[in-house]
Amino acid sequence: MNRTVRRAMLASAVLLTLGLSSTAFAGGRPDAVISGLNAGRAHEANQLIIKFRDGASTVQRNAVRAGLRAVSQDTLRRGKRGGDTTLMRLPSGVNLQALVRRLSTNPAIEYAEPNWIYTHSASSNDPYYTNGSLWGMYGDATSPANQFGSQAGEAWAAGHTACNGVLVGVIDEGIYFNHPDLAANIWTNPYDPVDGVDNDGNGYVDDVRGWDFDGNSNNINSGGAGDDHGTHVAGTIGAVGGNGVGVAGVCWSGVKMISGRFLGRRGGTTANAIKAVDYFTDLKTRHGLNIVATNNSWGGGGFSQALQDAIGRANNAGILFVAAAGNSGANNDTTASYPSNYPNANIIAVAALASNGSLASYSQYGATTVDICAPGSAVNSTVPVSSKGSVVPGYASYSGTSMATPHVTGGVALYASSHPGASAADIKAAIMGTAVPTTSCNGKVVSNGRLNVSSF
Ligand SMILES: [Ca+2]
Ligand SMILES: [Ca+2]
Ligand SMILES: [Ca+2]
Repeated sequence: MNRTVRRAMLASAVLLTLGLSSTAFAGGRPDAVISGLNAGRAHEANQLIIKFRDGASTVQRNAVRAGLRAVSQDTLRRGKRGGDTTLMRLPSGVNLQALVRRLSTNPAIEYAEPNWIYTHSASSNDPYYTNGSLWGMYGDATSPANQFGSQAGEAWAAGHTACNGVLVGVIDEGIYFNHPDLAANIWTNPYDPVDGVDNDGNGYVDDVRGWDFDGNSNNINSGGAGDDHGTHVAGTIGAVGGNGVGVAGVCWSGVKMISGRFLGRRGGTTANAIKAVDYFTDLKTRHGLNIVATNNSWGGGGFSQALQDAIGRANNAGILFVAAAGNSGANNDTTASYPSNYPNANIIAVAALASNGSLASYSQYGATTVDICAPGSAVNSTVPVSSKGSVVPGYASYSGTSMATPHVTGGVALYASSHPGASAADIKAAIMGTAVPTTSCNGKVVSNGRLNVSSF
């Protein structure tokens, strides 16, 4: 036994006596590394990080390099007496698994491991996103081809996927609340369990997930497969993301959506719209719920002082009223569209973009009456579908300012979750202030731009 090898063995013995925890860690390493390689975890194909043992001689280290045919190296950290942590660049085509196994028995080496490639954990694995069908969630950094999306993907990549502690109202048709891509993000009313009694005294018996103002019942999905519009809207705000299924909403989790169903088969009335708006205002004030916005992908009819007053009450309670600009292609500055045209400060009126960045041909606009553009055409989201006589979960692509609006509402929820205490005015200012200047929106909306939630 020559001196070099003996010294290496001594170094090894010292290491093993440092403590059980250190031994357990070192002992667990090679197998874990190799199983990671087997599992195909992303790593640089021709690189290894090698930590030489303290006391490893120059001869030993050079021998390792020569044996690996390493062509270059970086020193990541200088160690004691040659115990450097080194990045080895290897010839292409090497079998890293075999190398790691072999090097783990080399007395000069404390450990050898792959140069793993890390990605943000928050990269949606939802098929409609990964196959490029969810253009409204992308942005210039996540997909240059889909730069006109809401840039939710950028917010997710920065680690913000959950809208914890935030509630939003969906004033629309009902919500197919059992949809597996929605169920986790549907509110359950803790103050009024289903027992035939209006436990919380708000005038609605067992409003466990919201209320159907059209049918005057607690069943928020009474319309079967045809009751799909609100479900589609809900999926854009808060379809469960990262579950490997279907679509992802702007908020993957944390957000709780409450249904204010007032649109039925024949549409909805002003009277029921007022009840729905006031329902959320009351819920917020009655229970102290953090309801930050209602989504209003609907419109029509003439001016209503009563509805405007209800929106004013929502404003007083700090609830934003995000509203679709309408689908007739008209200029709302010259022909008022309600409810988006009401002058209330808490309204955010939304125009629709197509994926190529053009203002959708149907989208209403208004330099002073519509606030912002957002993805609206060919938006994939959750729907109920009819199959063999029953309603089953599905997905569908719809277009409209109805689809643009929930991108903004999702952005409101995302911002509110990372800025607790932000007022409705603060949130609206953030939505408007971060809009990306966009040619097709210039002079067409107040912000002259499109939704950008990347920094939320
Ligand atoms: Ca109740
Ligand atoms: Ca009850
Ligand atoms: Ca999903």
